[in-house]
Amino acid sequence: MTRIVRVAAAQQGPNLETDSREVIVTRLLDMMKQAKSKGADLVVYTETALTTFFPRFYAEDRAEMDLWFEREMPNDATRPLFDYAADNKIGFSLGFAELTPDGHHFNTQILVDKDGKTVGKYRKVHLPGHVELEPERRFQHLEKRYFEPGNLGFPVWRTMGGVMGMCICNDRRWPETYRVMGLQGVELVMLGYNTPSWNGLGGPDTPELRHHHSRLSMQAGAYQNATWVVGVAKAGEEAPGYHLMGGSCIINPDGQVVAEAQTEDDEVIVHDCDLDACAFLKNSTFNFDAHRRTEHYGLITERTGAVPPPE
Ligand code: ING
Repeated sequence: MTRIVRVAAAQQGPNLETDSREVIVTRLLDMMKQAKSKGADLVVYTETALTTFFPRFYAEDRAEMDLWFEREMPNDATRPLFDYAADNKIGFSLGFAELTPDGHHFNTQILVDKDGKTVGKYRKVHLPGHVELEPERRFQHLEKRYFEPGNLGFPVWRTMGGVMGMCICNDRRWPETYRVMGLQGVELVMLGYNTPSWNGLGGPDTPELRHHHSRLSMQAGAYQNATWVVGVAKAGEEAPGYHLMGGSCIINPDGQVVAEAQTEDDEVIVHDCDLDACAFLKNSTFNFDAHRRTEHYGLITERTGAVPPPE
């Protein structure tokens, strides 16, 4: 019997600073209903799906940003989503800003199974951007100011008939992210991203180049670890001149894009992901036990042998 998971990538249009959690959850619920009507087993939502991407704001007092964080999950605003999912036997992954009871701040993604049980949590490890206000920027990217690096590693979970993993946004650019999950046998990596279309410092990036880098990273991660990758954007203008790229997509273990969003709005794309399609590459080209030579990899945790800068 093939292990097919019908996955819905629920790309989200912009969340405005003035949008309430309830208004946003209503959109998420509508997309879950669309996914249900298409027979989806699993809905993947994006990074910070419940709020605008607030790290573009600077606050001297970091506590001013706590209003964007969730203190518990599910909570009153999100319970309708959990209830509908459990009633309709749909699993989902949801990204949000997490404030723990002991006061820690994380950029978090959870995995909820078809019975509505939270079976997995991931906290974003690779936080891009900066800590202090950088006035020269057209917009700030203060994830390092408002979030702590994730402290859960890159776990995988056996659910939905396969081995599932999660990461968040900038994580997708780092090969280590996929490989750590790949070494655990991951078959489907779910990730959300909120990626500004322009570099805040006016760097050479163009929207086209940003799209290329995003796709390249996810396609490589999929192929080199023989896994499905589902990348889900929050897209569009969350504020005047602050545009997030779209490009949500579903990528097969050969690194091929098999479904992609056409808009920069709320958009559900669906694909039947056959988890058994991972097996061929996992047992041949990327048979890690047969081909990897870890004894030659040296201290990969340090920049060993880095060439010193010119005098
Ligand atoms: N956003 C961006 C991302 O990694 C970024 C930040 C964009 C870093 C482009 C480097 C280049 O997609 C988040 N939220 O991580």
